[in-house]
Amino acid sequence: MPGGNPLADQSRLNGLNDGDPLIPQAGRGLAAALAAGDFGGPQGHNYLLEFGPHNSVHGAIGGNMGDTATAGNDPVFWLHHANVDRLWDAWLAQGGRSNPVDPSYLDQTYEFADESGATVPVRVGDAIGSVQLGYRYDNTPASPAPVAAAPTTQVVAAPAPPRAVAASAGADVPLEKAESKPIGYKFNRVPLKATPGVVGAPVPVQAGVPQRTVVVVEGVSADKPASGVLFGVYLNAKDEEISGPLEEQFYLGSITLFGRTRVEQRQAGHAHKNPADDTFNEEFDATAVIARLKAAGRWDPANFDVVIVPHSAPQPRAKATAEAETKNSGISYKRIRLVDK
Ligand SMILES: [Cu+2]
Repeated sequence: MPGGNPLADQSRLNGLNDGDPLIPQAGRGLAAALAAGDFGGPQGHNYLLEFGPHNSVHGAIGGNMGDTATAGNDPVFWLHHANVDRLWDAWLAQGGRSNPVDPSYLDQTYEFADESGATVPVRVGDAIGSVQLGYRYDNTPASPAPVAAAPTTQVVAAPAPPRAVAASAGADVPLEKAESKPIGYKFNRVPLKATPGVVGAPVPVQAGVPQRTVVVVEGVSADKPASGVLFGVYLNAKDEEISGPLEEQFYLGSITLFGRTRVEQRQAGHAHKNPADDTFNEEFDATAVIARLKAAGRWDPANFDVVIVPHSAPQPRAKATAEAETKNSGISYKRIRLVDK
């Protein structure tokens, strides 16, 4: 808006200020985050919401929102985070779900500033429920304050140890020694082959422990955010399928860089001496996509592809920006593994 709408932020990419929608992948993963039974762990609500739609919306808006140091400068940040809080309450309101009651979680403190700029530490356990903070959203009940954990004597069976079923090249050396491979603005197709001696061996299923298979993209790193770009990860899909209407059938999730780039780690005081240490692993539950591929007669766990595709809005100017942003981010990965858990 000429004259300056105070809620506009010109750093947003992809024509969002002209009314273009966010790319559809940005909202993916919400159903899984709401369906999660537990709060913690890689199948838990926290992980699935944070590393799914929360991070994706930051990255897809781009500009200030795509960088942890500046995200709060875009007014839409506050709407986005209010909505993340609302989704947390919506998850709890389904019943059968609860927040962690572990003292090591509840007693953590974080530092905030009050209206005079003075530092105020806030304990997680004093701020985790929206009842404690004095608000609720229109369509969700306020979430309660945490209740102290009762001592438990329940013995939980240890899950079967994870085992790598298949891997891309480079899996035979320790991760820190594996070579980094750039992720380009293209269909980055990565072949995975069976780990010798594993495929065909009986799968160790434990009673009551659901078996799942995950794809882990290992040793991901980037120098800086790729504004407006999400890196979609697909299983055994042809290029034209990823570009077409059935894309979601093969979609595992997106690698999100929000808060994980070297420049953001440095700003947060988490810089590592060795840049090779600034890597992270991104894990995707592939169980449902594998079941679909199996049903279509298209799944051989000894020989398949993972495809990493930079996504941006479809408008030509957004694509041109996305190509430059992908290159400038310096995003790379080391290897990909398929793991039975
Ligand atoms: Cu955020």
